[in-house]
Amino acid sequence: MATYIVGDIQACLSGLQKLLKKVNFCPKTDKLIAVGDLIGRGPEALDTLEYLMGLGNNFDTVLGNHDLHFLAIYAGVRKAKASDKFDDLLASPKIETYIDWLRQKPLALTLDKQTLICHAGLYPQWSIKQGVKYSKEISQILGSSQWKIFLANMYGSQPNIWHDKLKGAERNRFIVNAFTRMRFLEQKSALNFDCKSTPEDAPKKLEPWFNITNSQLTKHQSIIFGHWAALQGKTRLKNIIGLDTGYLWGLSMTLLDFDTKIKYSVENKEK
Ligand SMILES: [Mn+2]
Repeated sequence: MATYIVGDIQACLSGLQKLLKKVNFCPKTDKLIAVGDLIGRGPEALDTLEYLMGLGNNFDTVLGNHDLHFLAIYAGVRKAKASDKFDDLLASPKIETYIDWLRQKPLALTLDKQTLICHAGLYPQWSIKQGVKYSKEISQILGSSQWKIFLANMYGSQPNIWHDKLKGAERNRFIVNAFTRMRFLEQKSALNFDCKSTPEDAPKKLEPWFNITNSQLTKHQSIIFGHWAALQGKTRLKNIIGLDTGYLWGLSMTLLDFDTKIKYSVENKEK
């Protein structure tokens, strides 16, 4: 019984299947967890969700920015772009099943109390416990009758600094942005969404979120994330594990065996 955590799938089911074959994934006994962006921009959105849902309780995921974007399009608060490649999903007679399934997924989940899985990362001022609490706040509203209003208010990059007194739409927007869009921070606390490059190529004023000391994170705690393809998983920190290696962009898809901590990858070009 193995537990695997996979990087951004982005509707590339064929890539995921090559990777699962490589580790002899058994859908009946092994568990697969995704770091979000299950769909978005890739070619096989419908088949990807169908496959992942079919794994039942042996699959779990956190939500990524593209997954939330898909919900927002369905909710009618955002227009679909051709590059999203959600057409087959939106036209499916099972669309409501997919939507309800995604609405029940969190922004962050813990594997044991020491490991947090989230799409973009953990805001440096938050402990894992706080992160889980904030994720639950969002799950509560995403699962409620207010979910479309929440999605309509989700877009935007302000406020960019956390304060526990933030309320309502501003608080929700910050929590969503930190968990699903964060890469760099300015002056150690302000989210900055302008740059998607590697840390080396970024302007000097910007620091990757994981390089800012999180005084609440112990050395026994780990964060597993995706979202940042340019990083290619290179955080240089043992307990900060990046899994997005840009399969969608012609590079590779990566999966972590949680027990052995060994990473496996398949190239997009591999048959
Ligand atoms: Mn993403």
